[in-house]
Amino acid sequence: MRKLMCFLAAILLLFSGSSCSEPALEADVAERLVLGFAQTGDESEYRTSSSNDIKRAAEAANVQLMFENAQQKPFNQIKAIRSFILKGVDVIAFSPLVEEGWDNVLLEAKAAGIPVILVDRIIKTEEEGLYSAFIGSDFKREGMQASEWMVERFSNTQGPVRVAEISGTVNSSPTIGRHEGLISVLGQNPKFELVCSSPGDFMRSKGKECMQYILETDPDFDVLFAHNDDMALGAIEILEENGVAPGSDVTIISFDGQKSGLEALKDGKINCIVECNPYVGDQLMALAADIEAGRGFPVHTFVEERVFTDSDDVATWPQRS
Ligand code: GYE
Repeated sequence: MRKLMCFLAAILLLFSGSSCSEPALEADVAERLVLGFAQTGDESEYRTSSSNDIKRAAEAANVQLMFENAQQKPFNQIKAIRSFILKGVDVIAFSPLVEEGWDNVLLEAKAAGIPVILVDRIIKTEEEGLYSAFIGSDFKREGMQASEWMVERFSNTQGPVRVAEISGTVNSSPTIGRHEGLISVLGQNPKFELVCSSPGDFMRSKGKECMQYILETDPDFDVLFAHNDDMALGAIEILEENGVAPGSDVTIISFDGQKSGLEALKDGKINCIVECNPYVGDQLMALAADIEAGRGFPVHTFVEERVFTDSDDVATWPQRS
């Protein structure tokens, strides 16, 4: 894009009769990296923080950001990526809604010579070289951290300990990874039993629907393992409507650690949250600049994350907006 913009700027300057003393336009246009970003949607507080941070970081880095919101539809992300290719952006980045189905559009980006960065979530493919770099979380590790906390919390309990799961978007890397982490720890601790699993698409409204279903089908569970705060908070609404005290009658585990989740943890309604860090905007802009400039860069970057629990000193927690 910068190549195209340089050429156009030169033409403009040539025909505008501007003296060489006014290089601002050419320099400004020529220097700005153009990044196309296709976001998943607006499904959760995490996603809102992710979008806000990317927009903030682009402005701070003087990157021209083309931002598309796919409204939780993979086809919309594919359309957005194709539009970025047609516009000739310098770098494409996106958070793939699901792990598979990206080969064709990413082969088109590769053929156009446009590097791709995966943010937050990762893809599964047999093809080589479909993306240049990934920056996000290790979701299986997150699932294991949550489950290891649960094993410790129930160390003095005979068992069986019955676990109900509300999972995220089906076939997305966080859902697959967090579930794998749970299963790998449960496999080593036979007193724990996964009694049901219901998909909530990372949305609060669907977390409510899932909990309604769980209360109708498997009501005597001991632990809720929710794949994000928003679904846990939806489930908590339904539990309270049914006279079940979240965080005491049943133990609640969640992921993300955004404002509402941490407030529920502080109120004793959630017992453990494994942080999932959406604040990668500055790293993304630096990565895009390094890739575009042909400098060295890390292919996989896993972000720093911690575990928040109901025995923490709240003063050690980050301020969430
Ligand atoms: O946990 C959830 C968001 O992809 C890790 O997506 C992210 C997940 C996150 O909707 O809140």
